[in-house]
Amino acid sequence: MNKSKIAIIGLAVMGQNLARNIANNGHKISVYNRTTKVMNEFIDEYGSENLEGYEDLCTLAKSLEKPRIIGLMIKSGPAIDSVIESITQFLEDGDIIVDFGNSNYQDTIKREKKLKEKNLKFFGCGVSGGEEGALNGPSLMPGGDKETYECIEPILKSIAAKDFKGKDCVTYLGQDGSGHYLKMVHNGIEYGIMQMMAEVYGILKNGFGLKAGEISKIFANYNEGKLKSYLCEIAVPILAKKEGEDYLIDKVLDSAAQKGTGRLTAIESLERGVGLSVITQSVYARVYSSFKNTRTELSKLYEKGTHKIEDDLEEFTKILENALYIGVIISYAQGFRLLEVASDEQNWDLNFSEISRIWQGGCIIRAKVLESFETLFVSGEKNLLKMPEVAKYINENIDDLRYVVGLSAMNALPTLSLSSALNSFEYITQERSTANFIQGLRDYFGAHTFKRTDKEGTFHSEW
Ligand code: NBP
Repeated sequence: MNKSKIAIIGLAVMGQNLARNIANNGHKISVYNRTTKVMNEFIDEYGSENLEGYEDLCTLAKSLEKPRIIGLMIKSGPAIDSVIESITQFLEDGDIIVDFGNSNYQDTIKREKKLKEKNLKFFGCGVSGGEEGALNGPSLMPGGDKETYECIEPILKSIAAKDFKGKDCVTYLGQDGSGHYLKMVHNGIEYGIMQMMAEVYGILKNGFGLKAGEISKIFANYNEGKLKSYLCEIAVPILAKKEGEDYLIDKVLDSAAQKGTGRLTAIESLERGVGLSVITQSVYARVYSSFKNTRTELSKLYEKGTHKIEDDLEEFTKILENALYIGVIISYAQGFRLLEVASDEQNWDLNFSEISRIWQGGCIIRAKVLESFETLFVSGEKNLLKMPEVAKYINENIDDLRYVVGLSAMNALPTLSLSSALNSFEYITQERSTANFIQGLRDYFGAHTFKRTDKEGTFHSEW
């Protein structure tokens, strides 16, 4: 009997679809799931010569070519350690465990070190694209030992999505936790963009009184231009979906869930001292959204009346498009800045042009703008805001973001992420900030000292 090239452990939606993708691309694969019934039902429907199920980890391990490649597609956290613990007894020197889930990169670093002591290889590979991407081609973000990558590269390349030029959306990123780190930042950027889109939806719905179907058409238009992206594309059917006379979106509870990668990205930004205001505010927005009862109570205490914006809608949607586009650029710029600092501190040597390329297909933040980033990052400059092409666009259009944020504020429409994009931009592009005043206050109450602009040294004043 031919042995399998790879195994997948974990057959929830992502594991099932990734396994089918691998089998569909001609690789023989073995699968296992903790709850056997799930595995049996999956094999009943999709089993084939290339896709076989196993009820225990020992026979699963025996079904594999050596070095064995075991992919994990299970809930991140302790479940990963528990599976590693159970499977290692059936593995031999040089065998490889690939974690395809959304694990914390620090856990990946620890697991790699721990398994190295047992002569086993542990590798992290972020997968983006949701269930559809897992089946038809995800964006893959692999990080870890280079030799291990080379063992799994043929499988990864064959199942990955394609970029705008038809190349595979996978590349070797760097050592240890770099793949899972990139996936985390990817998800953080996703949070920020989704929040800004929700703010745009809110302005059009509550400021202009548009129906969901009308807003769907505006997003369809945006998706024809510079904002072309998967998220704008799916906004169209989501907003257009009707249940009888009503739009489904109007009946969806306004309380957003989160699984933690946005929160982790925000925590990382604070720990590494990188301004990530768009993403962080988008996490706060989800937090505020979850306190539905409190919001309902407060909305009665702070009755704001109805605010209707009287601007010309056609003209305004163009302004809004530019504002959202700048917000998207700033969100990416902040995400890449976090990657730059992490890459330096962790010695990952991340290639930003390649990252912009592998995000062009399969993943949730795939967007036309990544084609420009791929080219721009070739220069070696890692800060998007320092690039003349980006500066030219922002200089010509930043008034549109200022207008949208100002108008929203005057009409009691919250723009947590769009205003954060604007305010962080205003702050970091001013030559002289107001932090001198903070220094004065600190020195007054705590003798924390300050530096001067006119002479060297450290000073304290009796203010
Ligand atoms: P879940 O994250 O919901 O995990 C469910 C799977 O984990 C099931 O196969 C379950 O087995 C298994 N599992 C659990 Br829970 N505890 C286990 C344990 N102690 N031992 C063995 N197996 C255990 O599934 P998912 O949504 O398919 O996501 C899989 C991974 O991919 C996660 O890390 C997720 O963050 C990541 N991811 C998800 C998406 C997405 O769109 N869903 C996208 C990208 C990445 P059981 O059947 O026996 O309970």
